[in-house]
This record gives sequence, C-alpha cells and structure tokens, in this order.
Amino acid sequence: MADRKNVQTTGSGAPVGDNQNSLTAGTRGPTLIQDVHLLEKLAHFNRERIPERVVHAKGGGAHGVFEVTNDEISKYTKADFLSEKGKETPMFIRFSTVAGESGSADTVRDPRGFAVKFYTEEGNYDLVGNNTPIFFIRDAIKFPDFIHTQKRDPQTHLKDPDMAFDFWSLSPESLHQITYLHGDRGIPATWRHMNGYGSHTFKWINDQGEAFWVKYHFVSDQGVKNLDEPTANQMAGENPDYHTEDLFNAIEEGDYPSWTLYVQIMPYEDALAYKWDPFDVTKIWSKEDYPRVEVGRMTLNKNPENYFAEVEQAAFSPGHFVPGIEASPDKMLQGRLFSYSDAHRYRVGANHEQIPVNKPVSGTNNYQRDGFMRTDDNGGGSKNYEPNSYGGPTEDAAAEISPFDVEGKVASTPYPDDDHYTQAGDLYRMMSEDEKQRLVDAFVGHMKPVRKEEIIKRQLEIFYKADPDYGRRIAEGLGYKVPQEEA
Ligand code: HDE
Repeated sequence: MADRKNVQTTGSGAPVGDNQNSLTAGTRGPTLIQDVHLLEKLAHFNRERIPERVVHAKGGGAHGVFEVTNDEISKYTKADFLSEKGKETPMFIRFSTVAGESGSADTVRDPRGFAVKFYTEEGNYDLVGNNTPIFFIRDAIKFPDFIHTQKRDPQTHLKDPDMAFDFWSLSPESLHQITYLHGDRGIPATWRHMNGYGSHTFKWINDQGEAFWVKYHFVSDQGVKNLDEPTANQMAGENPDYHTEDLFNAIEEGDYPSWTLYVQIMPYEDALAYKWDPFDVTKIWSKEDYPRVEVGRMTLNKNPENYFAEVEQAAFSPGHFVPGIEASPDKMLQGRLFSYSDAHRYRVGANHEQIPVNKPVSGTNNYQRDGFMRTDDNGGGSKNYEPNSYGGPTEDAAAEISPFDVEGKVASTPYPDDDHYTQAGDLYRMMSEDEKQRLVDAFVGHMKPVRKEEIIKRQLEIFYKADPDYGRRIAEGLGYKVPQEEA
C-alpha cells in the first residue's frame, strides 16, 4: 500500500482504488450500484451549494488585525478589546455588493458591505456595516419590499428601474442614500479605496455604567478612489471579479490595506435634544457637532486559505455584542438583531458558530445542545440545564446590559420627523460642479428606461425639494419640467 499520506480517500477515509473508471460488469456492461465511490462523489457534488445570502451574495474577504491607537477610548466603553493603546485583536472582514447574485459583477453602482468580525477575548464582536454612513430606509419592516425592488421582476426575471424608482419615489426617506449612491462613491475603484461605516447609532457603556451614543467610521488609509460609470460597466463585462481579485492580489503581494477607525461620540442626554433623530439611519450627525475621535487601525494581512470555508460560511450578526457595546433603539438595527442569526441558521445551520471562521477565540460555555452538524463534544457528560447543582456555567451580572428608561404607547409608530430633504440637499450642495454633473448624468441614465411617467414625476418632485437646481437638472436631462414648475 502506497504511503497513506498522499492516498486519495472516500469521505469515510477508505483508500480509493480507481478515480478514473466507474465499476462496470465487463468492458461494456452496466455500471454497478456497488461502486460506492462513484455514488458518494456524485451525491456530494449535488450538495456542494448552500443557499447564497439573500442580499450581499457576491463578496470577498480577508483576515487581519485591529490595533487600538488611542488610550482615551476606555473612558467611553468597557469593551476589553478597546481597553488600551497597543491592544491587538484578530479580525475577519467581508466586503460585498448588495443586490447582485453570487456570480454578479463587483463594479456595479450599489452600496458595498463592510462586515467586520473582531475575535475578542470576550466573544466575537461583529460590526456589520456598509461603505455608506446612511441607508435607504429606516424601519426594518420595509426591508424585504425594498430588496425585492433591487432584485428581479417577478415575471420577466429582469432588473426593473420602474420598481426601484417606484419604491424610492414612494419612500422619500431614501433620497439621502440614493443621492450618495448615484454620486461618485456609488462605484468604489476597489474595496481598498472605500470607507466603511457602522451606519447605525450604537451605545457604549463605560466601567462606571455611563452610556454614550456612537457612530463608527472606518477611513481608508489608501484614500478614496472611485470608478466612473462607463469604466465600471466595461469592467463588469471584462472582469466581473475585479474587486475580489484586487484585494486578493494586494494581500498576496504584501501590500496590506488598512483603515483608521474613528467614532463620533454623543453624550447620552443629547439624543432627544439633537436637531436630527440620532436613531434614524437615513440621517448623519454633522462632524462639526460631534467630531470624529480616533480609535484604532485595522490592517488586512492574510487571504483566506479556502473561499467556501472562510468567506461563504462567514456568519456576521449585528447582534454579536461584547460587554460595553449595546444596541440603540434604531428600528433598522433592531430588526437586524433578529434577521442575521436567523439567516445563518437557515443558510449555514444551527451550529454555524462552530465553523472555524465563526468560532469565538474566547470559547463558548453554555447549555445549547444537539442540532445539525454538532462537531464539538456537545457538552460531554455535563448537565444541559441551568440552574443546576453540578457546577455548570452561571451568568455574570457584569455582562448584563445597562438598564435604561423607556416611555410611550405601544403602537406602529412612524418617525416624528419627515425632513428627508435638508441632508440630501446639503450633500448635493457640497458637491463640486463636476460631481454634480456626474450625479445628474447617473440619475438621467438610470431613470431614462423608467416607463411609468408618474414615477418619474414623483421622483423629480423629491429631488426638487432637496434643491431646486438638483431637481431641474435631472428633469431637463429627462426632457421633463419639475412638477413644482409646470405651468
Ligand atoms: Fe443586511 N442583511 N439587513 N444590512 N447586511 C444581510 O444576513 C438585513 C442592512 C449587511 O458579508 C443578511 O447573513 C435587514 C444595513 C451586510 O455576510 C440578512 C436589514 C446594513 C451583509 C440581512 C438590513 C446592512 C448583510 C443576508 C434592514 C449596513 C453581508 C445574509 C433592517 C449597516 C454580511 C446574512 C456578510 C446581510 C438583513 C439592512 C449590511 C438577510 C433585515 C442597514 C454587510 O440577514
């Protein structure tokens, strides 16, 4: 028998005699069902695909390290991985587009996922953001509808601009994000040349139990570079995996990309007095009001060994908090706290957190048992209930979330503020003339195929409310007048 080290085996470890020829009765006889190697190989092949992510299906990832660069941060959070300057935490990131399927092009006009998993000594902390500081909607209940308009028409199975602009023009809270998306940053040159944001407001708690609101900003140390739409469209055809390839090659060549992490910090009491609802993820906090404070640096320095094992099976959840970091009442964040782990249980399985890329370096110690693909000792002979008299793991009061007051009626409540125009208009007005022209051209190009005139008119009215020039220029490009100025 050849040296076993390099002998091909079946899934059950038995050596394979012949991997070129099926077992047949005679030279031309039928294939025998007892060719268990053939049966296993074909059957496993049929089961190689797991459900792709329902959004963010196309992406790439890398391992790296996060280093704290500011000793002051521990004043605001007791999170251990942020406790002192120089502290390093291994991390894994996955970049992605939103709407495309797993084989779609990287260089489309679309937000980019920016999902970071910090393997801290207090458990995994997942910061599952995008390359935009805001989002299209601000209540989780609208998310499935919104995504349906970004995917394919139920009849034609084609992308349909009527659906996208119908939804956006009937959900004016999307104006800020679609202005951002149709601006230059809507098509990053590479994943290395874009910023990342937590987007939502989160809550930090320090050792004294004081609470602060924070927003995360990962600022690319490579700078921000974008692709213009014609170049991006050409790249989508020539090399649909351009961003994936760029990141892999950069790390392979030792050109490690890094981002400097900052937070904006809002005192707890400011929240309800601030001019904008700090829990409305369609709005930003101005950096004049809440300047960015440096936290640390994230450097990507290792490519995955295996894409499926590490990137496709990666399971990020905004619900993976560590002590000192908690949720805010942002309704989008609240909905995400359910959705991600639910998606992982469906896509990767009940025990997805036992898969190496998802496994906390700090270990787990609980009473969860059984379920598909249980690959650890399943708690061995220890009791699987608590409280118990057998020394099983008990809760740690220090890990309880910080109590906070709530008030008001239980009701399906809209946000109190419907000013979707000021911040979008500010974004338009801060653009250079060239940037404005590219923005207008992008919208004109994307709205020209819209068939329903009422959709176009409704959307033009919304642009105009943000800034009359914004509305007029797009209307002109489409051969319309803005409704507000129709004779
Ligand atoms: Fe996601 N999102 N999302 N999303 N999202 C998912 O979870 C969801 C939102 C983001 O690389 C899904 O594992 C809801 C905002 C990223 O694995 C799903 C809502 C932001 C990724 C899901 C949002 C994001 C996802 C699909 C509205 C930026 C990829 C597969 C409340 C702040 C993570 C999965 C990765 C993936 C739900 C909105 C970012 C379906 C319900 C806002 C980066 O659970």
